[in-house]
Amino acid sequence: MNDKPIYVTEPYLPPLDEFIPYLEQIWASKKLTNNGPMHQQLEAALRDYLGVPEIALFNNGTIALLTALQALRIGGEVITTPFSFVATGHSLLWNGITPVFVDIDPQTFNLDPEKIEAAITPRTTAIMPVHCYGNPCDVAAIQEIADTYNLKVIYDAAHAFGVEDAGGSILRHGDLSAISFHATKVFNTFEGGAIVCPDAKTKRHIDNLKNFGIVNETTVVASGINGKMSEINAAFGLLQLKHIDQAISHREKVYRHYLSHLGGVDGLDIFENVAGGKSNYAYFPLLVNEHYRMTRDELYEYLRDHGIYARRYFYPLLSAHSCYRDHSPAQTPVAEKMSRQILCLPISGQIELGEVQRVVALLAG
Ligand code: T4K
Repeated sequence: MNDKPIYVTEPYLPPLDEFIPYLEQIWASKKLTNNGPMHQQLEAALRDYLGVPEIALFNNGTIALLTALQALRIGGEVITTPFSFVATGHSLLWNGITPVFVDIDPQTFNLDPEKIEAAITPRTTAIMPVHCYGNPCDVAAIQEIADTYNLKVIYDAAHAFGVEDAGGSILRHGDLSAISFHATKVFNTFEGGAIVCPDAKTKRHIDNLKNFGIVNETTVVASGINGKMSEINAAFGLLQLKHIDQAISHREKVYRHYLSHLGGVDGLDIFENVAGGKSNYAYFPLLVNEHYRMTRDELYEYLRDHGIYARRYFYPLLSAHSCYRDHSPAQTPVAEKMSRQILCLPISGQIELGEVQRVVALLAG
């Protein structure tokens, strides 16, 4: 087997020579970090591109989540999904918050709003849903529950760059949304992330928190953290942004190729995109059910043997990891079943269609 390995994702890399002028500017300015010109330009450009009121850049999505919880002074218990990357739950534990895991909707992989109310206790302060794979949560139902019980809503929107519902960016919902710009994401700055917030006052507070709580040389207003994005990362983001529409439209082609070739395969449950506005085609999840000719794990190994590194995002569930066992005796049968059947196929902004076809041939064969 001499074929090139195919990973679940690959970062979108524009031609290297397009990055050189950005580096020259950084060298000339000697401003490497701390809200430099690239950082300011990227914030303005992303605000426009995403159509959101305010955005604060971060050095990664996890620190953005941690800071979002700090900014709203969240404590006690927070309702979240067990079907996510560990950073979702870890951001709660690192803030001394107890995660309460609630089951997911079998069509969207997202927190099921109908199950939220039963998990609310006097200690509940917030809901932290995840727009899993970039599928929008049922934001209206979640907001209604939050309003009824006076809870905050912080979206883990790590996967949701550029996703829109009928009214605009999905990131405008809830009190805050945290995004990831990690190398594996639709839009990447190598490492990076952001918090989307509703107004300039909240942004100022978040900007203070991500810079140690420093307001000026002699005033520190909060026990903040170092969450700043460097100039190199911001510069790469500016360059990425020039290519983002092309990258997303390539992802859509890959997505449609999988849909049309795998839709009829017995034992594979395929999901049409459910954004109802604009999708970002961040992942291609499928469920391997009992009618497929192999189990999910056999298929995962079979693909690896052929150089295809599909991933079981998200298996095991958050609640199954040892650091969560004490926290959540919750019943989440839908999430458990989906976690046992899930497989995410390779998709990215630059994957060749021939490579996608190699994956299809093995799955359908
Ligand atoms: N919330 C949610 C819901 C998230 O999914 C994430 C991150 C976060 C919060 C936290 O955001 P960040 O703090 O990360 O900004 C990856 C990513 O590291 C992680 O960002 C992402 N979610 C998660 C779903 O996937 P791993 O452990 O699977 O990554 P890794 O290194 O195995 O990479 C996957 C594949 O990507 C590799 O097989 C090859 C390819 N790859 C990866 C990297 C890093 C490349 O081709 N180039 C690269 O530079 O977690």
